[in-house]
Amino acid sequence: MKKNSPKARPTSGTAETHQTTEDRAKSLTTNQGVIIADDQNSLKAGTRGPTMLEDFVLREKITHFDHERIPERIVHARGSGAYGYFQCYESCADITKAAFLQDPDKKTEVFARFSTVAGGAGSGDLPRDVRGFAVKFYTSMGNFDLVGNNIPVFFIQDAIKFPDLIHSVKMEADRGFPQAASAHDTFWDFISLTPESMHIIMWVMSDRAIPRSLRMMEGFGVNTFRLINEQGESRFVKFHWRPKIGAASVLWDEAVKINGVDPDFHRRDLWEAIANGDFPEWELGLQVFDQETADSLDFDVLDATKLIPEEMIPLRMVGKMVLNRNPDNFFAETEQVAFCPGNIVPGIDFSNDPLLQGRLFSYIDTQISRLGGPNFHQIPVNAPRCSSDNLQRDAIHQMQVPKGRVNYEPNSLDPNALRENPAMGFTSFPEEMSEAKIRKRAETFADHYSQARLFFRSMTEPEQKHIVSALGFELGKLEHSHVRSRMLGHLTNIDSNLHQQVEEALGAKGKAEEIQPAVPPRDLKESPALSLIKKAPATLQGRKLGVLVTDGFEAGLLAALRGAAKKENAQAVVIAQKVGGAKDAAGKMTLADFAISAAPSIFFDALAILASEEEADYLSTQAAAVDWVRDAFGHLKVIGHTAGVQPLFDRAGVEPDLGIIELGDKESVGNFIKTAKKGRIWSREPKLRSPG
Ligand code: HDE
Repeated sequence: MKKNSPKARPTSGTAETHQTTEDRAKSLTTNQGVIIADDQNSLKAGTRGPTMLEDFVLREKITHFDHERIPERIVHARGSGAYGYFQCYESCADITKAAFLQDPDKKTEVFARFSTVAGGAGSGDLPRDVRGFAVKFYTSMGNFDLVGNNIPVFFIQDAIKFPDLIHSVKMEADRGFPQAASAHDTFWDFISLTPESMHIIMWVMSDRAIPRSLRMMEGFGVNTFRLINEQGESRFVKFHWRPKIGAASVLWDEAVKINGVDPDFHRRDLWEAIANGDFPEWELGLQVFDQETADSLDFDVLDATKLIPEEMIPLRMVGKMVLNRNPDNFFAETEQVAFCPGNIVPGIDFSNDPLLQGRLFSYIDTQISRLGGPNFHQIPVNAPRCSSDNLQRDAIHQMQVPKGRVNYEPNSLDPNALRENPAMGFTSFPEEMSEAKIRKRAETFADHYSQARLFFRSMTEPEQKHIVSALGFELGKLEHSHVRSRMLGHLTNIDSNLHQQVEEALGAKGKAEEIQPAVPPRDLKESPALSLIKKAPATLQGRKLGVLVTDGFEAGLLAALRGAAKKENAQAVVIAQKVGGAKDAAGKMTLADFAISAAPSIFFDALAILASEEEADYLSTQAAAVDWVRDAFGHLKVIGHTAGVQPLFDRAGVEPDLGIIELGDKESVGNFIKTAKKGRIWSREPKLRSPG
C-alpha cells in the first residue's frame, strides 16, 4: 500500500498545507494526466518574482475555473434534486400502455427537481412563489418527464405570453431589483392587465406559495395530457402528486425570517431527510376522463388556468414515488438535469392545450443554450436507462464514438443497422382536425373569475386572511396607484368580501377600477380539497421539535420528549444557550445540537422549554430567548414548558391558550404531542395579527 498523507506538511517554513501521496492512482493530475507535484504555488521567476506564462498547471486550473458556471435557467434557476424510484400499485393497462404503470413488482428509477421560479440560482428558498415539481422517470420504454408545479393552474392560457409574464416578475429591467419577489410594479401591472391570471393569483397569494418543506408540497402536471391504452383508446388525464406526510406551509412572517437566517432551508431539509433515511414519499394520482366528460364541463380542459375539482373527478391513486438518494454532485446532476414536457413515452400523449404546445418547443431550445449543444441527453442524469440509439451524429460535446460507415437510412450496407419498429414505437393519437388556421383565443377560455372565487371560498378563515394579508403586502408596495386600483377591480369580480378586506388593508376604500368580466363569474360548489388546513393530517411525521434546555433541566423529561418524537417519526433537536450544552438537575452534561442563536424557533414545528426556575429568569433577560419564544407564539406553534417560565412568557407576550402546555409527567408529554400533531393554533391568530 502506497502512502497517502492527509496531514499538513509545511514547506520551507512558510506553512502552506501540502497533502501528498506516493500512489499514482491517487495523485492530482492535470486534465492531460500529468501528475502535479505542488498545487500550492505557481511557477515564478524566483520566490518573489513574476509568475511565468509557461505555468500550464496554473493556466489550465484557472481557465477551467473561469468557465465553471453555465447559464442559469431563465426560470426555475434555484432548485434541489434527488433520485429515487416510482412503483405502481396495480396495473393501469385499462387506461395506458405506459410501461412504468403496468407491473407493481417493478421499480422505475426517477430524478426529481424542486425549484422556485422567479429568483436566480443563489436566491433564498422561501420567497412567495410557485414551486417547480419536475420528475424524470427513466422508464424501460424511454424517459418520461412530468414537468409540473406545486400549483395546479397557470398564469396564462397561451405560451406566447410566457416571456412577458416572466419579464414582469423578474428583477425590473432598469434597476435590477427586486430579486425573487412578485411585490413590485411590473408584475402587478402585467397581472392586472391579464384577467386570465386571477385564478393562480389566489393560489400564489395563499400559503401554498410558501411551503414548509419540499417534502410537504403537492405537485401537479397542470396541463391536460392524454393516456392511450393497448387498444388505442384515448382518455384525458391530469397528473397529481400527494405528499405522504401531508402538505404544509409556513406563515409569511416565518418565510421572511427563514430566508434571512437560512436561505437554504428547503434544500437543507430535503438533503438531511434523505441522508437520515427519512425518505420523502408522494403518491401519484390521476384524474382520468373521456372526451364526453370533457365536453360536459363548464370550462375548457385545454385551458391551463382551470382545474378539475377532485370532488367532481376523484383521483385514482396509481403508485408512489420515494426519493432515497441524494445526488453525488450538485452541478453534474441537479444543475445539468434537462427536463422537457415533450419527453413522453408510448401510452401518454399531448393535448392541444396552447400552453403545453408552446412548452414542447421551449425546453429543448433552452437546454441547447444552457448545456451548450444538442448532445445534453448524453449527460448521465439525462441519459435514458434503456437502450437508445439512432443516426444523429456529431455536434458539440459529442461523448460517444459511433462505429461504422452507415449514418443514414434507409441503408443496405449494414446488416445490423437500426430500424423503425411500428409495433412498439411511439405513435400519436390520430385526433381529427378540421378547423381554420387562426390566431384567436377560444371562447371557452373566457371565464376568468369563477374558479378564482371557487378557490377563495373553499379556504378556511385563516387561509382567507392570509390571502388578504398577502395582497395587502404586495399591492401596498406598488408605486403606481392606478395598478393597485385595477387589481382591486379584479378582486371585486372574484369575491366582494375579499375585495373589501383588501381595500381595508390598503386604506383604499372606493379606489377599485370597474373591470367588466368577459363572462360573468358564477358561484361554484366549494372544493374542500383545495384547502391545506381542511385536509391537514394530524401528524408530526417528518416534522421537527425544538427543545430548549437550560442548566438544571429534568433529564427524564427530555428523554420522554425524545422518545415521543421518535415514535411519531419526528426529530427532536436540543437547543441550549451555548452549543456546549447544559447540565441537567443531576449535574450531567447534555450536548446541544445548536446554540439558541443558531436555531431560532422558526426552524421548528413545535417547541418545548425545559428550564429550571432560576435559568428561566435569566432567559427572560436574553433577547435571543425572548425572540425564540415570541416568534413561536406569534407563529401559532404549540409550546410545551416546565413550571416557572412565566417571566420569560411575560417578556415574550405569551398568553395561555390550548397550545401552551405545562410539562411535568408522562401524561403531559402525551398531551403536548397530541396537540402538536394538530399543527398550528389557528384560534390564536386573530388576537395577534389582522390582515391589514
Ligand atoms: Fe416551464 N420552463 N415553461 N413551466 N418549467 C422551464 O426549461 C416554459 C410552465 C417548469 O427543474 C425552462 O429547463 C414555457 C408550466 C418547471 O429543470 C423553459 C411555458 C409549468 C421547470 C420553460 C412554461 C412549468 C420549468 C427553463 C409557458 C408547470 C424547471 C429551464 C408556455 C406545468 C425544470 C428549463 C427543472 C423550466 C418554458 C410554463 C414547469 C424556459 C415557454 C405551465 C418545473 O424552457
